[in-house]
Amino acid sequence: MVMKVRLNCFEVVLPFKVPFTTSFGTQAERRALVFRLEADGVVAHSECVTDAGPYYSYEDNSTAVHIIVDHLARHIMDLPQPEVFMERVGAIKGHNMAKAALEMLLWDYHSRVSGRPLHEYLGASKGYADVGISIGMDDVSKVLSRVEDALKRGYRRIKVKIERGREHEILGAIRQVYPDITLTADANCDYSLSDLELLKSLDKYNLQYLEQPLDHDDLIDHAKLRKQVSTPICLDESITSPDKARKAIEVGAADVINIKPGRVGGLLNSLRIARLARDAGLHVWVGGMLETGVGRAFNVAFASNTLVDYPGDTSPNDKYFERDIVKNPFKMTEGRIRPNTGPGTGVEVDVDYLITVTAKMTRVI
Ligand code: OSB
Ligand code: MG
Repeated sequence: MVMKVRLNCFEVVLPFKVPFTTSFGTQAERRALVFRLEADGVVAHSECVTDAGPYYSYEDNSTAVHIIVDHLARHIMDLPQPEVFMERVGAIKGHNMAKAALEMLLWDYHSRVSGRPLHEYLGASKGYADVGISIGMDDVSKVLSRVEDALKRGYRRIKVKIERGREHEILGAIRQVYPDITLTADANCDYSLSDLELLKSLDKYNLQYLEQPLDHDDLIDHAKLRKQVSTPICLDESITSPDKARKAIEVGAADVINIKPGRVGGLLNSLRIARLARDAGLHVWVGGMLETGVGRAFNVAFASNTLVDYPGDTSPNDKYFERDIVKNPFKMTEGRIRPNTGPGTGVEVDVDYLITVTAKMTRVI
């Protein structure tokens, strides 16, 4: 019997409650690629973590659509298991965000078919994810009030974005008011080794870690920096695959890894990276890419895994959006989010609203 498979890609635009500023720019909205698979009555969804432009990584929405439509989609026609799909597309170089979108779609599909929630289907789950917040750059007074608000809401760690020249202003102001909170800073690649003295001067803030201070694909300079500072180094952009994680561990480039399933080719690679890292004594947490409720559910499921030991960037949906494209947004209690209990990601997509916010729809299969 031939299965009828349909795959559509919705490019949706959701405005943020608060524009999000990092060292590489300001985003006022999330422009997301949301995938909807229909196969013999089973409906699965996923999201590609790319954005409109190639500023976080070289991939963007256009390259992802191109790679998915022209090279990846033909490999999911028979709905293979995620590991089979990843083997089939192994000869395609890079484009791990595009691959992840279909890999995670297959995880949602297969866990829905099995009737089990994704976080259990993935293996040892704690049943909850510890949650931290990622606060963008803004006037220091606004950053401080967002920190205060986040602490009141019960977030388990505060991460703030920094950039070259604003690090002491932002971190100094926070530490003056909150000398003891769990605090981290994310530079999104804004420094180089010629800023060594400046980076050393951040040690006094007693950060839990400094995230991705140097270039997006660098490992060697991070390893050099790590020997010169007492602040633990966390890699985000640099870790695009299990092989990159292995090399980072081998050269001593990191103490901590921020795993984003959407950046590393999906959940199988995320589990592999988490195992490599934890076996080598590194800490692991789950980052985010300002996802809609569809992508968020995969991050929450993975963040519930016992391999993940630090709070992640998986805030509840209402941190980002007035209204999300899901009917069952996550709620945070005592700094924790519980993954959905329904089959797969458990996400119930609000199809009417999804269509309302769709800028473009592409039939993939
Ligand atoms: O570096 O972790 C990052 C958002 C967009 C691109 C890169 C990053 C981020 C965040 C926000 O820090 C994470 C989130 O809340 O989803
Ligand atoms: Mg980061």
